[in-house]
Amino acid sequence: MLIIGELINGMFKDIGKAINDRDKKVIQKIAQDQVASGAGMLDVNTGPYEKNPKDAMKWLVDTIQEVCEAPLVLDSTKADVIEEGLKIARKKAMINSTNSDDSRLDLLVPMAKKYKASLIGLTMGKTGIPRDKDERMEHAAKIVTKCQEAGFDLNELYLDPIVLPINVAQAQGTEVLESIKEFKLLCEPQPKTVVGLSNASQGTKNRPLINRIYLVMAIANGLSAAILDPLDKGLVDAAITAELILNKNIYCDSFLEAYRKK
Ligand code: THG
Repeated sequence: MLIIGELINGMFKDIGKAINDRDKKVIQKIAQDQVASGAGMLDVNTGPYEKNPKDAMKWLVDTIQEVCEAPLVLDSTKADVIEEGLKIARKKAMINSTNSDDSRLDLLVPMAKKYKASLIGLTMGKTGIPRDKDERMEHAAKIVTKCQEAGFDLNELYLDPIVLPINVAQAQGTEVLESIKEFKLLCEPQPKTVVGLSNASQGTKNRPLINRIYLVMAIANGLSAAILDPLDKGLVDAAITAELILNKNIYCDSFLEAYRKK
């Protein structure tokens, strides 16, 4: 499973401050630490309060790439902010994200093609958060159809069922897990799947435990990638062990070390 490090996000106070102060050291350290802990890609999000997100995105991508080879996941609700990152990305990037709205798809699917980027499709539309698996499937089908029509390689599409906090949307847990499994029935090649794992535990007690168990269950349902905190060692160990038990990696006594960077 692809681990996408979530920690370069202006929503975190220290990262928001570092972006504001243009303090390269803080960003570069958190980039390197995440990669050393097993992240294969790094999510880059300027945060919700950034006044000039285009400048901030450009600075973040440049700053990370000075010290770090990992490919980047450009995370913004604004297409022009994402494109600012795509223009200067040295490795194959991922767009985070489109939803199922035609206006977003018509902008972001061609953008992904133009820059040879992967694309995350949130299975929601203008009307907001999906209520159940069937609504998620409807949005997913719309996204897949648009990608097929545009000649976008479905191997590069990651569908996101949208993980919600367990404390306020408890019934959505199983809807998300079933969606991960059913998205794969939509087309050939099968679309990949991704979740923002930490959403699940926002506002709860014992966040690490909730994140860990949710991730293992999602992996058992075929999850391809997760945006998560790679510095939570127990979480990464749980992911590696889940894939071992699913026979995706061959056992050796040092399996935790052996598969950390895979
Ligand atoms: N899907 C996709 N992209 C996403 C998400 C998703 N990007 C953003 C987010 N969700 C994933 N990243 C995070 C990052 C941090 C937290 C949750 C998800 C988090 N932050 C603390 C909190 O809110 O409690 C902040 C604590 C602090 O302020 O220090 O939990 O779902 N495609």
